[in-house]
Amino acid sequence: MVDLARKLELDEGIKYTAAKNHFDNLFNGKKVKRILFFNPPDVDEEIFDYNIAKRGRANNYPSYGLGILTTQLMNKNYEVDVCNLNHEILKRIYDHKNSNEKNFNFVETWNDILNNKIKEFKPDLIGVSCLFSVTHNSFKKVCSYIKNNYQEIPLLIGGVHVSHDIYGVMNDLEGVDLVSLFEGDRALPNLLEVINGEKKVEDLAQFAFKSGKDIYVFEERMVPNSEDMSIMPAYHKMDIKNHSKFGIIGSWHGMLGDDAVVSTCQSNRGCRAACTFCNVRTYHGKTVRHKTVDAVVDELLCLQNDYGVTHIVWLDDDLLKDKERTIHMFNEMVRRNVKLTWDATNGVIAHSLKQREVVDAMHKSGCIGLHIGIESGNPEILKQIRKPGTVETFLKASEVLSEFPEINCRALLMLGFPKETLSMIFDTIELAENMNLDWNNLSVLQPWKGTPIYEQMSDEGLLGMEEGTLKTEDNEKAPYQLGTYSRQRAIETGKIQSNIDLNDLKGSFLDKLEIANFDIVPKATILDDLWFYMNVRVNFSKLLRENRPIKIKQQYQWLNYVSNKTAPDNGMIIYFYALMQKKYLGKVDLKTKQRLKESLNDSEYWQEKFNMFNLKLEHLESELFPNFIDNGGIPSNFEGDPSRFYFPKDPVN
Ligand code: B12
Ligand code: SF4
Repeated sequence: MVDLARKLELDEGIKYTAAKNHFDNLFNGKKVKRILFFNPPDVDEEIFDYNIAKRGRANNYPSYGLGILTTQLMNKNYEVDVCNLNHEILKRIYDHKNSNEKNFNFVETWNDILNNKIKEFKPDLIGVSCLFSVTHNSFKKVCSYIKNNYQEIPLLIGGVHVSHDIYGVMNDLEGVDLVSLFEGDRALPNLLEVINGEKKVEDLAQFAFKSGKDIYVFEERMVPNSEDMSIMPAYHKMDIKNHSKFGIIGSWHGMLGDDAVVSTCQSNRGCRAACTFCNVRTYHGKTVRHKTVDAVVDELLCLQNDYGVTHIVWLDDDLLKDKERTIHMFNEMVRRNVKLTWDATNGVIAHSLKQREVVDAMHKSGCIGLHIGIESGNPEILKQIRKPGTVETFLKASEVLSEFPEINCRALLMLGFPKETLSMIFDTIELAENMNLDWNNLSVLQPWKGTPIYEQMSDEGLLGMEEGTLKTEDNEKAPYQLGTYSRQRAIETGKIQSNIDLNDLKGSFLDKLEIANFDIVPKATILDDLWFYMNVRVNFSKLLRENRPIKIKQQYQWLNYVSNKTAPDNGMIIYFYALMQKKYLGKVDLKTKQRLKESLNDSEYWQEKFNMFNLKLEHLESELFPNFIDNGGIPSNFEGDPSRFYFPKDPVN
C-alpha cells in the first residue's frame, strides 16, 4: 500500500473542530439510533473454495467481538443487529443442496444477503469489522460495496487489523467515514455519544477519520476493565446453534461427534508475554484483564442450556494467566455443572503447564485439546523472539501433560525467523521429538505490521512485497497460515509450484535445497520444502512408531477427519490415515486403498514425495506397513555430522 495519507501533527483545538465539522457533514444533526454490524467473509472470491465450504471445512467462528459490541450498545438502548457474512454464505451453501461450484456465485450471494439485511434493518450507521490482515481484501470489497450502494449511510470500521495498520487501511479503503480503534467496549458507545451530542467532542478516544488526504487520530485510550468485559455477546442475534453445522470452529472439531455443537468463549484479554511476532500486546496493552469467573461460567451455562452447545473453543490469548484464578474457574465449571468439553486452539503458555494442579483442573473441567506456543527449540531464537519459556520449561510441561493422555496436545512451531540457521531449525525438530506431543503445527513466520519483528525485518530488508510475507526471489505472495487456505494446501493442489524441480530430483529430498552445512540460513524460497521435511519427520513418521492405544484412537479420529474433510486429495494423509485404520480398526478399508491409488495416479507431486520417503501403495494393499521411515534425506555434499538427518526409529511411548 502506498503511503498517501499523512498523520497530522495538529494543535488539539484544530483537531476537535475538524471532528465536529466532520460529524455535522455526515449526520447533519440526525441522531444515531440503529446500528448494523457486518463481519466480512473470511476470504474474497479469488481465494474462496466452494468445495471446501461444501464439505463443511471452512472456518466459521461466531463474530464474538461484534456480539460483545451489540450487547454493549443494546445496554445503552440502541437498536442493533449483526450479520456475519461468512456464516451466511456457508449457510446458503449448506441449505441449497442443488448448488454446485458452477452455479454458486459467491459475490452475488453476499451482496444479496447484505442488501436484504440493510433494507430490512434500515440502519443509521453501518459498522464493519476486520480481525485478520489476511481478510483485508474481502473486508475492502464489503466496505466499497456498502459505500457505492448506500452513500447516505455513514460507514464505520474497526477491529484488530484496522487498529494495527490504520494508515495502510485508510489509504487503501475509499469512503470510510469513521474508524474506531482497539477494543470498542467503551470507545464505541463513547463515539456515538459524541456524535449524538451527549458528550463533548473533546471526549473522543480511540478514534480516527480521514478528510481529503489527511488522517486525524484521537489517541486517548478507553480500556475496558473487568466489569465492562463481564458481559455476554448478544447470542440471540448470532444463530449460535448453527455455526459448527455449516463450518468448523477450532482445531479439535474432528474429534467431536457429528452432532457436536461448537461455539467460543473468552475469559481473559491480553497476554503476560511479549513475543516479537505477535500483535496482542500492542492491541491489549501490557496486562491481562480478566472477566469475572462468575460471568464466564454464566456464559458457558447459557451456551450449554439455552443453545445446546456441547464444546467450546477459548478465544483467550493467555487462558492460564493467574494460577489461583485459573484453577478456581475450572473448579467452578465442575461445581456449577458445566458439561461442555473444551479446547485451547489458540494456544496456552507452557510455563503454566509445569504445574500439575493446573493441568489436573483443566482435565477435570473438560479439556480435550491444547495447543502450546513453543515456536522454537533453539535457546538463542527463543530469546530473540522473547518467547516466555525455555527448552527446559517445554520439556517439563510435556512431562506433566504425559500424565493426562486424554488431553490431545499439539505444539505450535515456527521456522523462518531472521538469521535462523539450519542447525537452529534442527533444534526445533529435536525438541519436538523429545517433547513427544501428539502433533506439531508448523508454520513459516508471518511478519505482521505493528509487531517488533516486522520493524526489525523491514530495517534489514527481509520483507516481501505483500504484508505477512518473507522476501523471496520472486516476491511471490505467500499467505502462510495453517488450515483451510494454507500455502501448503495451495502447493499440494498445484495452485503454487513447489520450488523443487521434481523431474530433476535424484538422491535425497534435501539434495535440491543446496544445504551444505548446518550454519547456513535457509533462503525463504526453500522454507516450503523444509516445512515438508519437518512435517514428515515430526508428525507422520511418528505414527509408524505409535503403539499407545489411547493415542492410536486420537490419531485415527484426527486423520479420519483431515483425510475426509480438509485435504481429501493429500496422498500423505491418505497413507497415514490407512495406517491408523490398520492400527485402530485392524484393517484398511477398500475405499481408502482406492483413494491413495487415485491420488498417486493423478499427481506427480505425491508420487515423487512417496518415492523420496520410501512409502508405497503396496503397504496399503498388503496392509503391511514399515515400523519407521529410514530415509534420513541426507544431502549429498553435506559437510558435517549427518546423523541429525536420521529419522528416529524407536517406538513411541
Ligand atoms: C481467537 C483468535 C483466533 C481464532 C479464531 C478467531 C475468529 N475468527 O474469531 C483462530 C484460532 C481460528 C485464529 C486464527 C488465526 N489467527 Co488469530 N487470533 C485470535 C485472538 C487470540 C482473539 C480474537 C478474538 O476473538 N478476540 C475477542 C473479541 C472480543 O475481540 P475482537 O474480535 O478483537 O473485537 C473487539 C475489538 O477488536 C473491537 N472491534 C472489532 N470489530 C469491530 C468493528 C467495529 C465497527 C468496531 C467499532 C469495533 C470493533 O471491539 C471488540 C470488542 O472490544 C487474536 C488476538 C487478539 N487478542 O486479538 C488473534 C489474532 C487476531 N490472530 C492472528 C493471526 C495471525 C491468525 C492467523 C493468521 C494465524 C495463522 N498463521 O494461521 C489465523 C487466521 C485465520 C483465518 N481467518 O484465516 C493475529 C492477527 C494479526 C493480523 N494483523 O492479522 C492476532 C492479532 C494474534 C497475533 N498473533 O498477533 N485466531
Ligand atoms: S504467548 Fe502467544 S499471545 Fe502471548 S505474546 Fe506470545 S504469541 Fe502472543
